[in-house]
Amino acid sequence: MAFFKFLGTVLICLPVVWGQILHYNVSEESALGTVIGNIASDANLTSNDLTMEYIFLSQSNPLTSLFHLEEKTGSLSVGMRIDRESLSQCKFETECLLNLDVICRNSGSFYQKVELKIKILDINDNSPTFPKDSVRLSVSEGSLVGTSFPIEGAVDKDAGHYSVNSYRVVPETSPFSVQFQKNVDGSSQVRLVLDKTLDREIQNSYQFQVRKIHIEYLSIYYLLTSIKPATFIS
Ligand SMILES: [Ca+2]
Ligand SMILES: [Ca+2]
Ligand SMILES: [Ca+2]
Repeated sequence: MAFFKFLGTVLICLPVVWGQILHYNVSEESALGTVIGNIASDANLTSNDLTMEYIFLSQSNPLTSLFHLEEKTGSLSVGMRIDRESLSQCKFETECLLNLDVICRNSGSFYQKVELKIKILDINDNSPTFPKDSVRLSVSEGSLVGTSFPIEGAVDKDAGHYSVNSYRVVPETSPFSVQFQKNVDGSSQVRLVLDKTLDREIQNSYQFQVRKIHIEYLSIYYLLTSIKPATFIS
């Protein structure tokens, strides 16, 4: 019981060592040289052996270039710009986890592999954009309430709450509301939904905005709608 109590403390405060697997977190776009951890101390491999060294197992793995591993000390830091959105491992993923193996060895017989699981934390460094500034849509006045019309949504490469999460129509007196469904590639399906019957003789066009709601940005998408006469079948 005491052991699990101790482990719980470690899980909260320090990189976790479990079967020589180390878990680290680092934010994308962190400055070069930002220290992520120390393999030697985090894996309890510190020693006075001056021949001890720490190297990436697969030097040809392109992910190793993102990090700098100090061969003699085991210090792990940011080696080059890490852009979460351009990492193929992280595209379409809400969690961006990179796996790397480190070999710890000395001139004698000591040889141990340590697995690194490095979570790249997202930051809000992309603004959502609509593919067009405005769209013209023609709708028959005979359209039934509940009829929906697809429009192109905004794209934001960030994940989760740093991306676009909702839309709304302004002004709210417009006969349309908006439905929103998110796709895994960061795009979205947005549909205008007719909430009220249209009467061309009372009002033959509407101009309103669809606004995308974003954690920091509020952008505007203009939409012009003209009402076509209803088609009657004789
Ligand atoms: Ca980025
Ligand atoms: Ca980002
Ligand atoms: Ca964003």
